[in-house]
Amino acid sequence: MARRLKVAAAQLGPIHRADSRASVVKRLMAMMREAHASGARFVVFPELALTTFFPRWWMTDQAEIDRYFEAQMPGPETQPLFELGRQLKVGFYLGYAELTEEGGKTKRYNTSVLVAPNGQLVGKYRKVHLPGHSEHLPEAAFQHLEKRYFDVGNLGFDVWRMFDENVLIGQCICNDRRWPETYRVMALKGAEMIVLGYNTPNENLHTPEEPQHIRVFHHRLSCQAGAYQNASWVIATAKAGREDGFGMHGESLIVAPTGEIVAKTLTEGDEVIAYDCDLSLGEYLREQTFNFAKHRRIEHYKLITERTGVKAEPAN
Ligand code: CDV
Repeated sequence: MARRLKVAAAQLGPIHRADSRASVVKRLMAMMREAHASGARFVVFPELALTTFFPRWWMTDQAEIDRYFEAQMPGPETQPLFELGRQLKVGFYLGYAELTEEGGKTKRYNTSVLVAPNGQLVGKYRKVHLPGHSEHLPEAAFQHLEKRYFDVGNLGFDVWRMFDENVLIGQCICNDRRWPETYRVMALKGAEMIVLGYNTPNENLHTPEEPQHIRVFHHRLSCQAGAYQNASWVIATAKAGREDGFGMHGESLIVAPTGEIVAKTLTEGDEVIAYDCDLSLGEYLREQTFNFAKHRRIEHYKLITERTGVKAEPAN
């Protein structure tokens, strides 16, 4: 019998600074119900899905910063979402800001979790490729302070078995999707589906003249190349629209292992898209073009893990 999984990308429209967690969780639950009604068994929510994209704001009061973080997952405000997933037998991916203690130190991560259809948390990922800066840029139209507010993720890129079909699902977050290493590590662990949430500003903070259509193009290009080169489904879900006046693009995508976009959102608001994914679609690519065991030449890839930045080294 064909292995299939109907998935939904549940895009969130803007969340303003004044919006409460309770109001956001209500929106997530409404979208989970809609996804379930369409037959979806897995829902992918965005990065930092419970609050506004707070790294755009310069803050110095740690108590104010920590209001955007969750010390528990599920916590009192998110428990109803986990409960609904359990009732509907729907699994999900959820991004949030995680506050935790490790080795006697307080740590803060940009985190996502995979939750099984029985409501149990099965997998956790902490964002590795943190974009932006840590210093205040008073001249800029907005900030991108992920390097200030978060620690670099320490869990690596993993995959988890989910659903009766034992689908191997990998997770990452936003900027990770632009890095080929992200997908490749998960593909080497057998990922059949890679899911992620994102918050992508319409404007390039450092190069404001970059046209918005190029930013959307780069988003699509990254997800489509990641899917094709790793013969994996990619589900990418945005938080979109204007949060307190600051715009972020939508274009949530479901991408097939062929690299084709099979579904995408049309709005910048709360919007659910769904697709019934044939999990065998990538098999011919895994067996032929991207048969890793047969074709990869790791003796020529060493530099990838030995060197971070570019050092000009001409061979002539
Ligand atoms: N939240 C993000 O990681 N955003 C980045 C922006 C800064 C480029 C992204 O890759 O979309």
